[in-house]
Amino acid sequence: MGTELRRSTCNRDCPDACGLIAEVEDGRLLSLKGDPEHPVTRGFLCTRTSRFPELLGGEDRLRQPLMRVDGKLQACTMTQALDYAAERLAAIRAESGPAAIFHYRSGGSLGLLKSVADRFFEQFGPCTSKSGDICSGAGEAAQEADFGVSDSNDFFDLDRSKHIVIWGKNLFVSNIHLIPQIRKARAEGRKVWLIDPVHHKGASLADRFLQPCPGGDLDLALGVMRVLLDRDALDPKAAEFCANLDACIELIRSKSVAEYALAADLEVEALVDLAEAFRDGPTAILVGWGMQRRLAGGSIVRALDALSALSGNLFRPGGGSSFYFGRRTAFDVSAVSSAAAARHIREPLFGPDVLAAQDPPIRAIWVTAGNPVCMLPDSKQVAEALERTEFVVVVDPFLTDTGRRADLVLPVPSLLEDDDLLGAYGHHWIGESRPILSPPPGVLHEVELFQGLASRLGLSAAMSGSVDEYKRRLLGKVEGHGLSLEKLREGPQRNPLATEQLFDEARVRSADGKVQLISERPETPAGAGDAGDLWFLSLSSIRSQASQWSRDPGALLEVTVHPDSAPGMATGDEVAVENAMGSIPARLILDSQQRRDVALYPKGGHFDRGQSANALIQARCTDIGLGAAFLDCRVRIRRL
Ligand SMILES: Nc1nc2c(c(=O)[nH]1)N[C@H]1C(S)=C(S)[C@@H](COP(=O)(O)OP(=O)(O)OC[C@H]3O[C@@H](n4cnc5c(=O)[nH]c(N)nc54)[C@H](O)[C@@H]3O)O[C@H]1N2
Ligand SMILES: Nc1nc2c(c(=O)[nH]1)N[C@H]1C(S)=C(S)[C@@H](COP(=O)(O)OP(=O)(O)OC[C@H]3O[C@@H](n4cnc5c(=O)[nH]c(N)nc54)[C@H](O)[C@@H]3O)O[C@H]1N2
Ligand code: SF4
Ligand SMILES: [Mo]
Repeated sequence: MGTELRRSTCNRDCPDACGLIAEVEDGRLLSLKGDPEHPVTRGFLCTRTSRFPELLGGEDRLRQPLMRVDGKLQACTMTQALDYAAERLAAIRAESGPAAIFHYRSGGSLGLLKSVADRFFEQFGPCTSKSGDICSGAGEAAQEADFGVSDSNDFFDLDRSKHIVIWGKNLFVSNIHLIPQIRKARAEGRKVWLIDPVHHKGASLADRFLQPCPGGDLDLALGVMRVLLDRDALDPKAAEFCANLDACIELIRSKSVAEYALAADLEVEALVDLAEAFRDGPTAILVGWGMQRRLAGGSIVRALDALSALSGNLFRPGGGSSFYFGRRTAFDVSAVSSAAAARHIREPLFGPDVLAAQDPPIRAIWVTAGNPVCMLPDSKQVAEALERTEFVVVVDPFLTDTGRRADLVLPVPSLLEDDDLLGAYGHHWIGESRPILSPPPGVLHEVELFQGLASRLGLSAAMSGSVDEYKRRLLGKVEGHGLSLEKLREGPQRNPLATEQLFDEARVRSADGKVQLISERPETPAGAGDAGDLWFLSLSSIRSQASQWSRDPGALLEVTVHPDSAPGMATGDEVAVENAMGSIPARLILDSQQRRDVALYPKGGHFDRGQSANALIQARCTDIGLGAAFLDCRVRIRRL
């Protein structure tokens, strides 16, 4: 056999959904590159996917199912594993009802077919499932409240922006395919702003970098609107396309510009200059995902939406307030999954909700594409909830902190062995993933895995269909627009249902077509995790995709603070990062470009190695959307 080129799409939880091109010879991978013809991928990939092939040979890669026997996880066959799973699920359903079974699915892969798991647990029950979304729950709820939809203008609409405001995003880490667009804007003399309490490489992309206090964005946005209001520079037609304008103006008037600047810890001048940028539009706001993971996260995004609308930028080409691209909008997801559930466990409150569940209590937890022990707040309580549950199944290509607490671990194909359809939350292209490599012998595609389970439980008819048939069902919605599976196999296609401009002139998708403006401040309670002088910001790292590290991160993860915040300590010192929730060891990095009130740490550590940020983070929800308030956490640093 000669060398063969294979095309796929990256399935990671990443806005970019890159087109992949691999060179394969005799089943061996020779090279992995970004698709040069994909308009957003432009031929390059991030480090974590470029290095992914190394992980396939690692010791955590699962090649066969593991079953707990005499307290230890031991290898078994897929037939044994599925027999056991079917027997235990059937017994628990018969004794306690389907609500005693909790199916938790997260975003380890964004492949649309991963939702066959939801379909199975709906057909088998309906069982208990999760509500809310720890990733983007608050921001999506905010945009749905304001606009009736959470979606964006075309990716290349930024070519028409005079100012681009990157509001809380680290493009070099988590959205690298936006960088060429930003560089182009600057090369053409258009202005780029970065608003982020953290100093990072993204500042090098910006003409102006504002470094407000963490969570200061609500005051910053209201303050900018106050400047516009005082200068009589709000859009004169705002009353026509906005609901509750008077109440919003009353909110804007509740503080002076100087008070807003103080609350955001910025100079008045910064607010005035930013207001000028909104006046001198078209100005696009690129709303970061990170900053809505706060108690007031939904209100913060709502204030940004109001700023876009009231400054007259929401409906202009080159304007808009972009938080999310509707990655599922091209697909008929109802054809493969279902939302029915017996009851819900709130995702940010996984630990407490599972432990408190009654009538019936949770007796089984099935985890698909998630590592909740590392990635959900209050890791210890999540671990305890799993340990106390009678029957835990984890479906994952790798053995994780969550898998190590399971009674059964089922391997599935990894990123390079995947076969699925993908949309993106950072642009409007869709793609197909196809196996570049074969999965280990005996490892089943998730569709086949659930069909194996279904056939043992009398549900074969409800789960029937080949992987390609499932894909065709998903594409049913766009078929009439000339998009077929065959067409997708030629390369990535733009979602034909996505318009260039999200909104027609001066009308959003709310019930009355008007922008629903924010009109009050949220109440933000303080909690036990708040005792400490530094804001603990657990953020995406270039070296990992959430809990999936590109290579072993070593014994200690790094915590970065301003030198004044760690008096008497030096870079390289071993320190404890601690609060009322607990203490984790870390290697200290001093960086004088950071604010004095922050401590930066990677978001996805290893819990069993004492490296999980979430061991220090309380389980609390955002104001709307049942997001997790990961970033509202305080810590102290102490030398060990
Ligand atoms: N390398 C890598 N890439 C990833 C991921 C990863 O783990 N690693 N994760 C993926 C996932 S799951 C997601 S959801 C996406 C998004 O991943 P996120 O990590 O959510 O990415 P950002 O939205 O860039 O959020 C982080 C940025 O928000 C800033 N920020 C924090 N608090 C505030 C604040 O109060 N105000 C403002 N203005 N800014 C603030 C941080 O300093 C940082 O620059 O990326 C994906 N891409
Ligand atoms: N402290 C703190 N915590 C955070 C965040 C933060 O900013 N700070 N960010 C949050 C965000 S934005 C997110 S999205 C979550 C992410 O949380 P998770 O989605 O739980 O994290 P991941 O590590 O991306 O993926 C989970 C698992 O999915 C597996 N997986 C990969 N591909 C497949 C597949 O095809 N099938 C199956 N079954 N499994 C697969 C991976 O191997 C991995 O073990 O974390 C959240 N947690
Ligand atoms: S993780 Fe994101 S940037 Fe990296 S290859 Fe996948 S889609 Fe592209
Ligand atoms: Mo996320």
